[in-house]
Amino acid sequence: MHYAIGDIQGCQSELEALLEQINFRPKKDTLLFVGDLVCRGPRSLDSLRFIKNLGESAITVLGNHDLHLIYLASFPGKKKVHKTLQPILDADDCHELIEWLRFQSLAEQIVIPEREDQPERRFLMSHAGLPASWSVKQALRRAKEIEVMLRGDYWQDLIKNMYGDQPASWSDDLIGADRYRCIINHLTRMRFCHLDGSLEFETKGNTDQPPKGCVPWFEIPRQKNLDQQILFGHWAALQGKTGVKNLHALDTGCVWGGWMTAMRLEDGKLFHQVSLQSV
Ligand SMILES: [Mn+2]
Repeated sequence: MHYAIGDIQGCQSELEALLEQINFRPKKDTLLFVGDLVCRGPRSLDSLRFIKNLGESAITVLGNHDLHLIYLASFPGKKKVHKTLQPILDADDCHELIEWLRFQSLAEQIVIPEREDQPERRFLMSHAGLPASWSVKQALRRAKEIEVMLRGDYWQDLIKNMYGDQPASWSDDLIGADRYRCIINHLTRMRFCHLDGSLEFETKGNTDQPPKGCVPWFEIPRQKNLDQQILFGHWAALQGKTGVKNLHALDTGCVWGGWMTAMRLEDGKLFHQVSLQSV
């Protein structure tokens, strides 16, 4: 079975409880993590080690916090370190953990083969979702541009130049650092968008109170109907609800005292583990 799991953010005790609940079998099941494995939660180092050690039993796409951790490890002293990330930077295996992160993806296509009673199902997984003007193919291709850079000789240039909100609008003509930053922001930081599709970065709240002239990214009309389902995290305030069929918001704010969600892709069944922290 395949289980897509929302943002972990160092909530390792909840992850372990959730895996017990779903009776996770490492040789038979695959876990799909939608990013933000670390930060703010109490056991970020444990989560990172645990997920790395899952090897072939897990597929991870990177979130904004994971990319930020790569920056912190690469450019020590340049930015303030959240206290939950310091143990990772101090760990003996820090280098191996960061190298492993560097080889994870920004988007993944998951295909669940046809079974007797079910047709084939396709899923696109990314941390923030799928921009309305992008097809699944384009998202995978643009993610690949970042993955090639991140795994290559100039990955530190990519990481150093990824911060910033501009350009907020996607254009095929973008090149160089602007292009990479724009892809990373769309795949890892997107929440609300202006009606022209440009990203709004200030607001993290729920969809009842959108910033002026903005809507959630998944409410911008698409030119083409989606032929597959989208798995994403990043937006805890949605509490798992998008109101749009086939769009699955998996970050249910465990680190904020909410709960952790797993979705079994074969039948869409949801599993929950409430936060064990006293917030
Ligand atoms: Mn995030």
